[in-house]
Amino acid sequence: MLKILHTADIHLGARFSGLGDRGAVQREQLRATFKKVIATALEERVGIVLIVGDLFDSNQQPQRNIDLVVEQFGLLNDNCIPVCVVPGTHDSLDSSSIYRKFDLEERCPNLTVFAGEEMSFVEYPELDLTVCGRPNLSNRSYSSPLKGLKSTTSSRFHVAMAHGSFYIPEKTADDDHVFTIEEVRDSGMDYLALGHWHRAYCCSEKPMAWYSGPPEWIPDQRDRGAVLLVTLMDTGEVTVEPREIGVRGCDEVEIDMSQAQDRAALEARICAGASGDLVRKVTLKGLRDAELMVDTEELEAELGQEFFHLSVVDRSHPKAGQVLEDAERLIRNRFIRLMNERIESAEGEERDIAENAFQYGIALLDGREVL
Ligand SMILES: [Mn+2]
Repeated sequence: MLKILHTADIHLGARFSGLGDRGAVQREQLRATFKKVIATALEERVGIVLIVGDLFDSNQQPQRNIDLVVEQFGLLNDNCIPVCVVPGTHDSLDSSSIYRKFDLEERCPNLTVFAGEEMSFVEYPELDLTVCGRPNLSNRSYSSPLKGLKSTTSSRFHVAMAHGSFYIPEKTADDDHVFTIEEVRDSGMDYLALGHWHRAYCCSEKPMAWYSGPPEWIPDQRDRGAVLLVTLMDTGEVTVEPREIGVRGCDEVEIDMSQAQDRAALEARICAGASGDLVRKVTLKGLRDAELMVDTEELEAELGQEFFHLSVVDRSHPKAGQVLEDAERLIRNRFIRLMNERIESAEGEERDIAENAFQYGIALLDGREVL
């Protein structure tokens, strides 16, 4: 039996520029969660750790991130646990690659970086294991990360590491390091450890092929960060257990504004289930009362402290209400009719402007303060 810890897309050094002052906090959290990845490997007494690309967010890193990796790999080394790294799309093996600037293998005797330009493999006789890998040489490529893969050794277990996109018709970009289900099926591997997609995802059960997703939340991810604990049985059976270790959670909430009677009700909906470790994206939809003004920046500023980070997008539209013919003598009603015609005939940005003008106009005619 062989136990593996499979992780990928750690993105050490990520800037999180969209998070404002929380960016630095989350950048620090990535370092803490990376330590938790290594601690999990030690606790679970795995035979080997596989890091399938994007260990680093870019090929420019502060020295402290290099030192952190060396320190943590050292902890694995103290426990005789080897570690394999394949350069990904963010830390690709180009001419200025971080793996060319620093000789990590020299500082970490238990480390293998797949830095040959073609598919290569390394054997671990004490684990009866062969690990195969091919680095990403650039951010985009038409060639498959599984190109040239075959099991040529007599090891009991064969595992491949691949950082790229599993082919899905109409969805996958041709130059996104694409590999196909046929390549997976014909690989002769017992397990394929995948990286690049930012979620835990099973692509194939025979042979077993999984994306681990990042261990800690990074933008564009929907689930809490996890690592995979993979067990290869001598019988050929393979089990994969996702283990959540990320601190930040995230969710997306859609609010139908026709259900939000007033500002207080809207705020309550936005804050339902709030937590200081939650990254929440709120989208406002539907038709809202013309009286209910929505300022997304103000909502973010007022309610943001309930969350790790809150973003609000407004895709709702003001509801005009019916205007009876004989009510036209009132300015307010004439204004509603004229603005409705304007909104109906406008598109895109012009429509947004007309809708805003409509809301401000109503507020002003009702004697409310708008600025
Ligand atoms: Mn990535």
